[in-house]
Formats: sequence, structure tokens, C-alpha cells
Amino acid sequence: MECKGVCVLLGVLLLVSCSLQQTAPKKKLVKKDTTKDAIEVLQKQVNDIVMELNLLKEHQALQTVCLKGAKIHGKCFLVDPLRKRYHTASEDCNSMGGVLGTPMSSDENDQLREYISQSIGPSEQVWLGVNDMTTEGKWVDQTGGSITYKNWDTTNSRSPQPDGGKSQNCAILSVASRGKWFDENCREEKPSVCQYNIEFLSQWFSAGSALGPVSDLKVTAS
Ligand SMILES: [Ca+2]
Repeated sequence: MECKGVCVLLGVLLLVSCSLQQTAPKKKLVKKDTTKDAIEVLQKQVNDIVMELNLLKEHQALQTVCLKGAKIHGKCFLVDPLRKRYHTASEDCNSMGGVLGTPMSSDENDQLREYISQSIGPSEQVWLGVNDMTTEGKWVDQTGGSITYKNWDTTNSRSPQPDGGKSQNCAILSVASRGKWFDENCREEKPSVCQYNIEFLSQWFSAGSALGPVSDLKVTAS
């Protein structure tokens, strides 16, 4: 009887020992997975913070543009008084994160005219982001899409604008002509107006950041 009891006890001990050996590596694997998950979560949070920081910087830069220029209908317009060819003006504007200005309504056009007049004078003409370089007569904006609003000068009924054919493929806004548009040779050198869209940023900020304050950041690694 005693021997049987000892044998049973040994058997139980053996089973426990085996089960411990089996569970030990599994535990390690679980811990490794948890650490890996935590690192991934942390990495994502860091990426989100970097993205948020970049948006904040962009927003700040935009505020500066708006302070220097004019905020009209969810856009910031900034006049570049330096005389440049259309392409140079467009590239310089793009390099600052904007596109050449394209008014979308008569109200926007009027406000833009007023701003340009106050910034660089009442007799200036500036490049707009409107051209028919690709297809003669098909005037497009900086995205290549057809323009829905246009403000060509048609006071001269014999030769209403645009009247330059293939030799004039870029549009200017004339402050002196009450903000009316004229087609012009793209190689002429003129001041320009750059526009920055702020709508998506305002929406983003009014909706609130996807992240809470940095102090709320919880690291779940243990
Ligand atoms: Ca043309």
C-alpha cells in the first residue's frame, strides 16, 4: 500500500513537472508578443504625434500667410510683388505649398482685387492660376480642371477677352479694370497671387485632434 502511495505521488510530481516544462516557453512567447504589440502601439502613437506636429507647423505657417496676406472664403491669398513669368511665379508659389490664386466667385474676385490694390497698387495686373496652355480655349485651374467661375473683360465688344489665341495662354486679373480678367503671353513678367487652402485644416482643428493631449498618452508595455 505504502509503495502504491509513493508511486502515485511520484506520478503526480512527474505530471506537474512535465506540465510546467510545457507552459514555461509558452509564457515567454506571450510576453514577447505583448512587448512587440506595445512597441507597435508606441510606434503608431509616435507617428501620430509627428503627423500632428507637422500639421500644427503647417497651420502656424498658414496663420503667418493669412496675417501677411488676406483670408477670403476659407483661403489665404498672398501677393508676390516680384515680376516673374507665369511658370516661375507658379513654381515659386508651389514651393511654398500653395497654388496660383483662382477666385471661385465674383465676391471672392472683388475681395481679391481689393487686397491686391491695397498691397501693390491700383494699377497692377497679377497672374492668376488660370491658363489654356494644354488646349486652346479650354481654360483650366491649377489642378487641370475646367474653371466654373470666370471674369473675362468683355467691355470691348469687338474683341472680348480672351482674345490672344495661341499666343496668350495665361490669365491676369487687372486691378485697374475692376478685377476683370485678360489673357496674356505667359512669358510676360508680372506680380502674382498665391493661394493656400485652409478649409481642410480648419475642419481638422474644429473636429479636434485624433489624439488627446500628450499627457494622456499611455504606454501599455509592462
Ligand atoms: Ca490662348
